[in-house]
Amino acid sequence: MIFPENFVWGAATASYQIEGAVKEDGRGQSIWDTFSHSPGNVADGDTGDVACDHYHRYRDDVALMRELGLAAYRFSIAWPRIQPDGRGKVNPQGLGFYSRLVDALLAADISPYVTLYHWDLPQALEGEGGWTNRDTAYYFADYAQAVHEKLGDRVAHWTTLNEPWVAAYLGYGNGVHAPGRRRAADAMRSAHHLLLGHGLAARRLRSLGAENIMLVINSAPVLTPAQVNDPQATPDAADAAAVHRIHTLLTRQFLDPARHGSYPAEVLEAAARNGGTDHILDGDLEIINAPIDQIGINYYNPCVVEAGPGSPVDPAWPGSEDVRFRTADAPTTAMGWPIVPDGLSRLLVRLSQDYPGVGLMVTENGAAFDDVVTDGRVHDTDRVAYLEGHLREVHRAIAAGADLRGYLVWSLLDNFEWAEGYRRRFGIVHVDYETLARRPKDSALWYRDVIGRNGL
Ligand code: PNW
Repeated sequence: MIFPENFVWGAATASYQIEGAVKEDGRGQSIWDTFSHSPGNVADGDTGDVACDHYHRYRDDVALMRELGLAAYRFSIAWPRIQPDGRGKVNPQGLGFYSRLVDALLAADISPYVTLYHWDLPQALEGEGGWTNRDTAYYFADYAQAVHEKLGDRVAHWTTLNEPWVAAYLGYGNGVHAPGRRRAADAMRSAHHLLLGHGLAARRLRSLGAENIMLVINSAPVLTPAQVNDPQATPDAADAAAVHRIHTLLTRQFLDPARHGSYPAEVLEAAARNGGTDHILDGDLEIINAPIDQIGINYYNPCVVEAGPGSPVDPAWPGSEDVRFRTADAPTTAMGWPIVPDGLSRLLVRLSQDYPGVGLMVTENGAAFDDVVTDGRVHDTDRVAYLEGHLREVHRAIAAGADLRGYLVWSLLDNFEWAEGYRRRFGIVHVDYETLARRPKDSALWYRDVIGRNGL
């Protein structure tokens, strides 16, 4: 099973999850510092204070990537390292770190894929309302410019946002993520302002000469319980409506504005019933519909729903009143997430049809398992099986005509898994949190071979 020539193989991480060094070189505070230091928010009271200490160990980590043969490394930039107050004065030391990282990657023949926002909003901006405040979108574009001015001569691949659905609905809706606010109206407002920030930043980057601009979303095929194991199963009208509703809230809410310049009616109705639509101004959708080159898809598991009287509506899902969320009949990872590899091909084929004219990239895919170190090795056969199963589906989607440019494993390293802390390990490289030693798991060695032969 061979992949197209130039198919991009890589791995991904995010700043707060790996860097540590939270007080170094003038870094300002982010909402994740505040959130993780407030008891009860993160499992075991974990914080990103040290994380994988990547800030000090990036050279070794790049050497490791080179050994694995990665062609691309997707990482994010911590906005509060660049602008400690979220706006105004730029901190040259913060830019300096990423500049050295980029140089190290290029010297190792690895293409840097820079994500500008992977959830670590400067706390100073949260103090002014965070993403519920429209101004944040404009500050985001200024920040994007500051980063581009320093790195634009060497970085060819730019991502504005990682997973705006998660940032808005887990951050401001159900409060599972920073800043831990819990109001559906705030989440819907935030989603719009994140999209506005995406459009403003994409346009700014383009005006500065950037050529490969990407928006990354968390997406999933939405299936009825029967469809999980039988793609041919046909839901009745009520179940089909539930499926369509959740697909709209999860995926169309972001890609319709970004690619078609309009919100689905269901999203506007949900906003109208949750705080109103006054925050959506004339001209916003035109800004959001900025030309982009790729859509990044983070896929872990399908979303399983059916029609039903919505039990208390999850504030992460305003608009889902007539939908019941179900668990899939499938084995699960240590996150409790069902393993449904062909969900990935179903999703990619559909998105390539619904949103033509841009390349697709799997910007995250991977799994947490309860890894054990035995004699200095991690025999993570479950992770190898997960990755192999999903890569087969990527190949299948390409064969079915999807314009898929690459695949990035989540994650290079075990790291700070947000509200789950360090107990959930997604890495293909094991991190010993006592010594901070890195140890490639069997999955890393397997992935190296996959990359080497450009296929399975
Ligand atoms: C993504 N959900 O997060 C992120 O981009 C990564 O930073 C993260 O480590 C990875 O997936 C694994 O969790 C998500 O609840 C977090 O739907 C939560 C959800 C989806 C994605």
